[in-house]
Amino acid sequence: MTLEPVRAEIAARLHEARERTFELIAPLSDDDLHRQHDPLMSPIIWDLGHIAHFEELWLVRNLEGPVEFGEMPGVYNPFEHPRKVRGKLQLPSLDECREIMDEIRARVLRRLADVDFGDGNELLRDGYVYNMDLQHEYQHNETILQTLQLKQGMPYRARRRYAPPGPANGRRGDMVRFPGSRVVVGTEDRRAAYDNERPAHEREVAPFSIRVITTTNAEYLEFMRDGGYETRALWSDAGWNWLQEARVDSPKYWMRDGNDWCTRTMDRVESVQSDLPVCHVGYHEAEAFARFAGKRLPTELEWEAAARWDPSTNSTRDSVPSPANANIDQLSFGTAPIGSYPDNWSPLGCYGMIGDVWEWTSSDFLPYPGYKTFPYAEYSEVFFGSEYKVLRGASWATRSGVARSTFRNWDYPIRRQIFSGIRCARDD
Ligand code: AVJ
Ligand code: FE
Repeated sequence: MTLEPVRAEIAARLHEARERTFELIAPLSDDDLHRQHDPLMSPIIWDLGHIAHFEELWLVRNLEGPVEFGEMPGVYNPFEHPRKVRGKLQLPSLDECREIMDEIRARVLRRLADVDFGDGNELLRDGYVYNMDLQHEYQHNETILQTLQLKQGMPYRARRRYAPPGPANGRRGDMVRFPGSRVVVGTEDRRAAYDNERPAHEREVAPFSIRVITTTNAEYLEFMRDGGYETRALWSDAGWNWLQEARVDSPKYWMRDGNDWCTRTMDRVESVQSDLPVCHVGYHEAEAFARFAGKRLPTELEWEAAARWDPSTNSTRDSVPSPANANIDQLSFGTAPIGSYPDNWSPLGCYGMIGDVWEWTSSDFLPYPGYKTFPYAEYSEVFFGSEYKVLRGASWATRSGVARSTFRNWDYPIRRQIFSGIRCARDD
C-alpha cells in the first residue's frame, strides 16, 4: 500500500488546523494579541508561538531522535513561566510570529514527505504524533477562545458564526436509569487517543440515574433565586471557602438587569435564555447546584457509561461527533437550545453528552489502572492527583478532533472561564 494518500491527508489536516487558528485571531489587533487580558490566560501571541514550537519539537526534532519536552524553547515552555507572567515575556510581533510558524511548518512538511511510518517508531505508528500535534493546536484554539471571552478592550467579534440546526426537539423524560453493569471504560485506540484514555478496562458500575439533559439556565436561576449562593448546607467546605473569597452570586459573565439577568458571549449581550445549558460555572457551584436539586454529580465512570454504553448489546457504541450532530467545533460561538441537535443522543438516552458545555464530574484526575505515559509525562502524568477534577464531553468551543466520549479534560474546581456546565446524577 502506498502511503502517499496518508501523507497528503495529514498535510491537509495540518493546513486546516492552522487556517482555523488564523481565522480565530484575524479580527485582533497587535495590542489584542500581546496583551495579558487576564492573569488566567496567556497573551494570544504566546499560544501561537507555543503551538509552533510544540510542532517543531514533535514533528521535526523528535523524528530525528528523542528530545525531552524540556527542550522546548524557554519562552514557550509552559512549565518555565506561569500564565499570569507571560505578558512580561519578550514576544514577537504577529508578522515575526507568522514567519516562525511558516518556517517551522515548512520543515514539518519536508519531514512528512520522507518520514518512514513503518520503521517501528511508536510515535509514527498510525500517524499518532501528527494526530497528537493536531489535537494540541485544537486544544489551544479552545484556550484562545477562553481568552477572547475574557478579552479587554473591544469585545471580540467573530468573522463567521453558524446557527445550530434547531428547532429544539421534544424532551425524552427527566432522568434515565443505568441498570448497573460491568462496562468497558477507556480505549485501546492508538491513532488519536491520549495516554490518559488508555487502557480500555472493565469496571463494575452500580445502578444510577442521570439527567437526560444538562442543567439549563432556568434551572440554575431557580437555585440562585432560592438563595443557593447563601445556603451553607449546599456547599462543601472547600466550596464555601471559595465562595467567601470569590464573592460571586451567579455564573461568570452574568450581569444583573433589573430583576432579571443577562449574560455576555463575546460581543453579544442578551437576557439569560431559559433553554440553554448553563455555562461558566465552577466545580463548587456544580456540586452545590446538584445538592440543591437533590442529586449529585456523576463520577467520570458513570459519565462515560451514560455516554457510550449500550445496555441492550452490552457494548460501547461511539458516534463520530461532528458539527452536524453536536454543538462543537467553535463556530457557533455559544451554547444551543437543548435538543437542537436531533442526532445527539447517547445509547442510554442522554442528550448532548458531547458538545455545548464540558460537564464537571466528581472524579479526581487520576490514571486508569495500567496507565503508561506516552509519549510525554507533561501532558497528563504531572497533573494526576486530587487538585484537579475531570470534565467530560466537549463544549461548543472544542474542535471535532478532540471531541470524543473517552476524552478526559481536567481543571481546578474553582475555574469558571472554561466552557463548563452541569449534568446531575442520583443513586438508584
Ligand atoms: C487538557 C485542556 C487541560 O490546556 O492545560 C494544551 C491541554 N496540554 N497544551 C491544558 C494542553 C498542553 C490541557 N487541557
Ligand atoms: Fe500546550
